[in-house]
Amino acid sequence: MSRVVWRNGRLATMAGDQPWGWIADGALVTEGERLLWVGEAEQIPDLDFDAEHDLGGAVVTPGLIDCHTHLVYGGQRAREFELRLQGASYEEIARAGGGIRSTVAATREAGEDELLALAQRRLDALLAEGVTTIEIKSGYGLSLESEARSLRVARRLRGADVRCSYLGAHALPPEFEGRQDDYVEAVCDWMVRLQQDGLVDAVDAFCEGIGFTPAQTRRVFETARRLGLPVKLHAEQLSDQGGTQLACEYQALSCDHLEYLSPEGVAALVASGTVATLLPGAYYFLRETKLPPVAALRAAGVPIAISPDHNPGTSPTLSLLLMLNMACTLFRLTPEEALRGVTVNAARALGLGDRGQLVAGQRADFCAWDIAHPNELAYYFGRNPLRRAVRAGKIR
Ligand code: DI6
Ligand code: FE
Repeated sequence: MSRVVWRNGRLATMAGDQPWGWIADGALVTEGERLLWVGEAEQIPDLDFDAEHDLGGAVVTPGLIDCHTHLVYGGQRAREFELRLQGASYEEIARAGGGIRSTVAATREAGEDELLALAQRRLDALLAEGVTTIEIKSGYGLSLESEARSLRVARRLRGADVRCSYLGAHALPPEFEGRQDDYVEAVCDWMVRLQQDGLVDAVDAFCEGIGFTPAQTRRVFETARRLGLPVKLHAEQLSDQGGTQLACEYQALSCDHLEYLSPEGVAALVASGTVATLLPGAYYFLRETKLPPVAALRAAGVPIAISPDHNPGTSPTLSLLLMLNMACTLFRLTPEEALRGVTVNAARALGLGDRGQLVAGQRADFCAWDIAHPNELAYYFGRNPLRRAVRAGKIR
């Protein structure tokens, strides 16, 4: 296994007690896919190295983790954006058969290779900003065949580690009109098949007035539990359904959105150790005015993750760095909290304990940035200072 030393970095390890886990004059040693050692430059272990790199004083962070995306779909919804600007609400458009359903139609029409090309282009944009691990949801197929195709596409993408979430319970497909409970049964049956095919790492649902009820969500989660699959939930995005409390009964990895989260919901997150994933892009793009209860989450010690929630309806952005900025400007996170949200806490939102911090034993996923301090990552918006990304010990 090749052992490599990376000298002359300013490390934001996101570990330990120092703000940012800061090491002003640091170095890393990688061995194969792992970090063998991380620390002060003057304490580099006396070992033989197969190669040596100079980081040139760059700020080094863990590789960025996008823990919530809907990356695989056909078409786009710019026309819907125009309609919303003219006054139509997201819910009205959805109830009239637009919204998610229109993307479902476009996704079903697209061939697997076409979906792959579209998704790879989107992923490439995220990679360019330092993403090394990404979660990708299905949910625009809504039939066994089409959900399987989307998840296969997610598995075929190149450039990052991909975790697949099955989001069959995203919307009601037209062929199940008026038969929502039957559709939920189908979603559960398909889950078994998709898991057998190795396509599912976690199960998600959209618990909402225009989505699925808490009782239906519970049905989906019961099946996931029986199959040993972890769950996560789109919860309290447009209204308070108590989805968070329900998800926490199932030790959800994360609850996502949370604008309408109640104090009971915050308490449930604490009790189950579930991550709160905030999605400022969707908040911004829907021109939402109800803020997620960040101060309460912070006071309760709930780990907060941040993601662009890339999807064609409510958040067509492909910039994780822009979300760092928006998490600060819109949600009042600190720049350090925002970076935690796309590193250590995002890893936790995916149930991945082997990444998200620069510490020995973790995967050698890291980014070198042309900046002097990590707070600049949240400060610039619309500018990408990535110098290079290293994934599993290899320069990408
Ligand atoms: N909440 C969202 O913001 C996305 N899905 C969800 O459950 C939006 C999906 C879309 O509008 O296409
Ligand atoms: Fe989402």
